Order: sequence, then C-alpha cells, then structure tokens
Amino acid sequence: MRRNVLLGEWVLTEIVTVPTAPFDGQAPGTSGLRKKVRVFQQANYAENFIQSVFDVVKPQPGAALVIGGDGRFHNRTVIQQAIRMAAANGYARVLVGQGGILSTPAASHVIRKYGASGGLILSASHNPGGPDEDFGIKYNIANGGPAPESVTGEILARTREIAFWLTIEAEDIDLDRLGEVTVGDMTVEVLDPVADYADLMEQLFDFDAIRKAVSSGFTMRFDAMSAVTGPYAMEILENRLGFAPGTVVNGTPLEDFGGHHPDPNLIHAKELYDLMMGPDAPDIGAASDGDGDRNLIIGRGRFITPSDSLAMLAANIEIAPAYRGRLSGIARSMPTSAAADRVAEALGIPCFETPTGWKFFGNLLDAGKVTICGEESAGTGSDHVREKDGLWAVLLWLNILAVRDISVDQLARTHWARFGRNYYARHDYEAVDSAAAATLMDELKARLPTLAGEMFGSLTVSRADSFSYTDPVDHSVSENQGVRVLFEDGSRVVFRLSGTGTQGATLRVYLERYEPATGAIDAETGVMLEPQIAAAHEIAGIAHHTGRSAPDVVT
Ligand code: VG1
Ligand code: CO
Repeated sequence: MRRNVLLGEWVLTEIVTVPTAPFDGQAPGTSGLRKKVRVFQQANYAENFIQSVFDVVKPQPGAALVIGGDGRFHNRTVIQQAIRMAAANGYARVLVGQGGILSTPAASHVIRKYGASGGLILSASHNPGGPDEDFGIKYNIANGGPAPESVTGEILARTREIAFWLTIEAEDIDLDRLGEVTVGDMTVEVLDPVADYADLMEQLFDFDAIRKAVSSGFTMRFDAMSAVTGPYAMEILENRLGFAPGTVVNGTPLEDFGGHHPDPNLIHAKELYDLMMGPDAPDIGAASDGDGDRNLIIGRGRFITPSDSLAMLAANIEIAPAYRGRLSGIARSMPTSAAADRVAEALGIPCFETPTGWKFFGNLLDAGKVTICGEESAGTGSDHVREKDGLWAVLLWLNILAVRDISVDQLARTHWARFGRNYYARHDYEAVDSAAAATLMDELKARLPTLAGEMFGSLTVSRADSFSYTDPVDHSVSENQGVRVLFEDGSRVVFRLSGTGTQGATLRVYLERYEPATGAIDAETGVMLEPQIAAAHEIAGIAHHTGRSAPDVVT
C-alpha cells in the first residue's frame, strides 16, 4: 500500500497484468537461460522467464531479492524491468549492485549476507557481449547457489504455460546512485557491489602475508578482460594488497568486453599467456571471466590446468586462515581430472564426483561434506559462497605462494613429484549442427554396452557408461551427464554436449591420462594425450558426424 498524499488515504499500488504467450526453448541450461541478445529483446521474452521464476519461488511476505549482472549489453534494461516485476510480485525489498553490477560470486555472497530469498544474476559468463552476442538470466536460491534441477525443472514447465506477467507503472530507478528508493510498495537498495565481497576476502585470507610478499618484490598481472572483475580486482589487489598500479589490466567493465570473449583460457587470454611465457613475466598471471566466477592461473613459464589448480589448492588450503583445520572433503565435476582425488586420498577425506555445473555442489557444501570444489572449466570455489569464485582462487594462490615462499612452477613440480600428474586437455567443437551432434551422442550411447574389451590403438576399453549422479544429500538422480570411456591403463575420454552455448551445439571432448610420480611428469600435454585423442575420434566418429578433423578450441 502507498499513501496518496493528496487525498490523505491509503491506496494499493496498481498491479498491471500483461498478457503473453509461451516461448519455446526457455530451458535453463548448465547455468541459467542463455540466448542471443536479439532473442532476449523480443517483447515478453525476459519477462516470461522472470515471471516463471517468481511463479515457482512464490516470494513470501518480507522477501528480499538480489539483482545484478556482469554489466554486459542489455543488463540495465532487464534489471529495470525485473525491479518493476519484483514489486508487482510481492517482494518487499530488492538489493541491486550499483550500475547493475554484481559479479556472480559477489551476488552469491550478498544473497547469503542479507538473508535474501534468492537472486537474479544476469550474465552469459564467458560468452561475448553486445547487441549481436549473448545474454543470460539465472536464478539463485537462498543459500546463494544456482537453483537445483528440481527448481529449474519447475521454471521450465511454467515457461511452457505462462499466460501473463505482472508489473507496476514505475519509472526506471537511478542505478548509479547508492542508497534507497521506493518502487511501488517495495524498497530498492542500490549497494556498492565491491565492498561486502572485498571484506569477505579479507576475512578468509592472510592479507598481511600477501602484502609482505608484495613489498618484498612479488609481482603479478591480473587481466579482468574488460569484464566484471575489474573493480573488484582494483580494490582488492591494488588498493588493499598494495600491488603496483597497472597490475590490473582491462579493468573497466565494458558492455561488449571490448569485442573479446571474456573467457580466461590460453586462447582468449593469449596476451597474458605470452607475457607469462616471456622474459618480462611477473611472478603470477591471472584472469577471470565475464561474470567473475572463473579463474586462470599462470606462473612464470608455467600454466596450471584448472584440474591441477583444484588439487594444488586443496593440498595447501589449510595455509589460509579461514580454512585451517577444517578441510572436510573435495568435490569435482565428472569431466575434471582425478588429480584432486589423489589429494583427498592422501589426506583421508572424501572426494565427490558430480555432474557438470555448480548447482550440483550446493547440497554438498550446505551439508558440510566438502570445503572446496572445482571444475575443469576454470572454476574453483569453497563454502564461503555457493558459486565458483575467480578472485577467491587467485587470492588463495597468492596466500599459499606468499606463505610458502615458492614459485608457481616449483609448487606444481613439488605437487607432481608427490602425487603424480594427470595430463589433461579439453577439445571443443563449436557451433556444430545440433542434429549432427545429437546423432553423435546417440550412436555413442548405443555402442556403450559392447565397448568394453575393444581396442583403439594401444588403448583397451575397460569400462564405458553414461554418467548418472545420485545426490548424496537429497538423493535426487541426474542422468545422462556425459559419456565416459575408461581405458585399462587408467586414462579416459569423456564426451558431453555443452549446456551453455547459444549457437548450434558444442561438443566437448575431455582427455585425461595419469602418470605416477616415478613416470614422465615433465612432458608435453599434447604429446602425452595423442593416444587418447586418436581413440576419441575413432570411438565417436567425430569427423564423420561434425565434418571437423580438429577442435576449434583446446584448453
Ligand atoms: C560450462 C562448463 C561448466 C560450467 C558452466 C558455467 O558448461 O563446462 O563447467 O559450470 O559452463 O560456467 P557447459 O554445459 O557449456 O559445458 V560459467 O562461468 O558460465 O557460468
Ligand atoms: Co562465468
């Protein structure tokens, strides 16, 4: 209700009902609904999805909603609309990042810190931005994590039958001005997107130790890729930790990420990679993606694969103050290498293998079964939030290096000398014809029962299956989470179709081979994986189905 000043009486804010019809294909994928901006710009498109979320989560009286995004093109438009819709759907309060900005991990933290009932995160992560590029919407629940499949399934069902969405008549708010405003009967607070997150990082890590290393000459470069982590990295690395001005490059978030893919890998962060392999390399190079949840770690002359990073961080995490004496378990997504499993085994703690996507870690983290988790796709995180967290991983690396007084390369070598090395690569075949990709996967699955015992080059298949996961906490089952082919020598190939692409299908082929500490731990990854690459081609008929003999991207 709102007071009508002229008449001196209470009136209800009028809720406007807008008729609509369902759109096909609003299924939330691995990490929310992702489509081209042009698709999202259609009348009712974003509104249908947001209303479907509200219809499913049914905000209770007093409920607060967090809204923020990675600043890409179309971010502000959707935020203004979402605020009006939240007011019409009964939210009491919206917390929105200044300028519409909240990195994905920061949004997760804000949801948790302020006890919000959930949040809308607007991002297409590492995908390019701009009028002809990608946009996305994801709903996170009260624990700060991406909605689990039970919720996204209901949202999808709702999008298929939606007939109207609710809004109120209200002007756009000033997203750039900190403080509270009223929209209908709802309070909107525009908050500093960086402060709470930076404070949290300072509680978790030994900033003094890092500052000391910096003052004794420890150097870094952080490439924010013109995406959301710029302001966070500036505040934490340069202002609070004392790294030299200019340590953070591409630190201003741009709506089109400067025309690049904000994807922190060796292809899209090539400049950083070249610097780190050259004579002027600082001690560590790092980067994050569009929405700030991924990380890339490169030492002087040494790239660390995300799978190795997870294992190395897990092995050293108790160096960081907030984790001392409390590493309960590790979780990794199925395609992530088993390097972390060896650490868990050595430490006598469990290691969980989940399907791809951070939503599968939520229950394990909530139940205290795991403290750290990670994915081969450059995602690492812990129980401090319920999303993967790019800067968190970078800071944990810094904390470990500062305290152990060791280089990235030395740390990696010491790790492999103890645990052995999991050579690992992912080959992506992008924008493949969707029907062809589906046929490839279908034929592959049809072959599974008879694959065991078959030989591909020097490799003999020991087991092959379609990965199915039973959540150890709520016992929900997720089937068809990727095809695994395991060989007798312990190596493996995994096949999956991406759930985040916006164009055709992306086939991901994951390759892994283990060498014990006594074996070849300093060889070239590409060479070491040749037998697995050849086997993957033969088993899946990649060239036959996709018309491609080589991947578009190797990470
Ligand atoms: C990819 C990665 C997955 C990650 C997901 C979201 O999914 O493989 O590990 O969780 O992106 O990451 P897919 O279905 O395309 O393989 V992020 O940084 O986009 O939100
Ligand atoms: Co991301």
